[in-house]
Amino acid sequence: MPHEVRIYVAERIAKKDVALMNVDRNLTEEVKAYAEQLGADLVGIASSDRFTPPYPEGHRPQDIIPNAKSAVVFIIRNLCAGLTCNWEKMMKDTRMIPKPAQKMARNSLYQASGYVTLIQELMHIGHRLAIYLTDKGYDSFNIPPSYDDWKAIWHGQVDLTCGGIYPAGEAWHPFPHAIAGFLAGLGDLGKSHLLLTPQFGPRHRIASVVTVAPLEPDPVIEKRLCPDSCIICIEKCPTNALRNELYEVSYNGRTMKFARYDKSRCLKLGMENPGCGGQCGIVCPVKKKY
Ligand code: B12
Ligand code: SF4
Ligand code: SF4
Repeated sequence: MPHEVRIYVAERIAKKDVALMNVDRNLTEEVKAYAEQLGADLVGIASSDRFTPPYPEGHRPQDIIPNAKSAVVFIIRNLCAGLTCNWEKMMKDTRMIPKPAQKMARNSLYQASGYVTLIQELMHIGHRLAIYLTDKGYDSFNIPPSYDDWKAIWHGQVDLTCGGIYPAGEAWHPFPHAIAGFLAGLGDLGKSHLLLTPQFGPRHRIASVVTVAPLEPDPVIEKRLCPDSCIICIEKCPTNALRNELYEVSYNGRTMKFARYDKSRCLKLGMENPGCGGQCGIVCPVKKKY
């Protein structure tokens, strides 16, 4: 081996050793156990140095807290029964819920089993975890699971495309949890743009805490969960927001395929109450029953 290459390899090994020596394994175990005790179904750790291109600057943990070393990413599952409930039939079969109130009734059931309850619990877990880590001497910040005022977006008071300046759907949340979940070893990204976990497929919601604590990162999962042969989510998308035109994103030697996705269409036609209930997640064959 040439001399320069030997020095380079030795430096790489040394850096890796130092990085390993600098992680706090006990604290990592404690944080994960605490998150589970608070109600998280899955917890993973991504180190800040994984948020590299094509992941954009401005959205990395270290853009949120300078010197952030880790993101703790956690998940709560959707209830299978809530996702598969036949709301349309239920509304048709009853004469006791007046027609004008049916959308509202259906929506409140969906919110309970698949949305607001999970969001509130994720916010609570994130806040407690951030306090826990801060009390141990590590600045930490809980990133909410979503925007908190979708109604303003639905009703056009906030235009995510900025009047077309951002092509439909290119706007990013400050911290995209699905990608963070992939970087924290919790799952694979599907053509649907959703995070697929081995335990719950895409049927879950995600939030994260960024922290300066040097936690031990989990390995990114090697196994591809979204097979090339499957396009069920695209075929079943009722608004045609997901298109059978694929584009690729390469990260760290791994190539992932995504459906071209008209997010404005999904927002306007798929999500406005009562919406499609997230069909792309419901129909995905990855771990359908749990
Ligand atoms: C804005 C938003 C929307 C918008 C746009 C959707 C979107 N995918 O961007 C609208 C309103 C349309 C929407 C719809 C829905 N949403 Co939404 N939404 C968000 C929000 C707030 C931000 C997402 C964002 O920043 N997108 C921009 C970028 C990240 O996405 P993108 O350009 O499509 O990039 C994808 C690929 O190109 C690739 N990629 C691009 N660059 C890079 C770089 C690297 C390094 C890698 C590895 C990959 C990669 O990864 C991305 C895949 O996720 C997140 C919450 C959050 N903070 O993360 C929830 C979130 C994505 N939504 C969620 C859900 C469940 C839904 C719905 C099912 C509706 C519902 N019932 O709630 C649908 C599903 C639509 C779909 N198939 O994605 C969940 C997804 C959970 C999961 N299992 O993955 C999230 C994470 C909310 C949560 N906290 O759990 N949503
Ligand atoms: S949420 Fe509904 S409309 Fe939006 S992409 Fe998924 S299936 Fe299509
Ligand atoms: S439905 Fe099929 S193509 Fe879509 S995300 Fe799931 S496994 Fe991938």
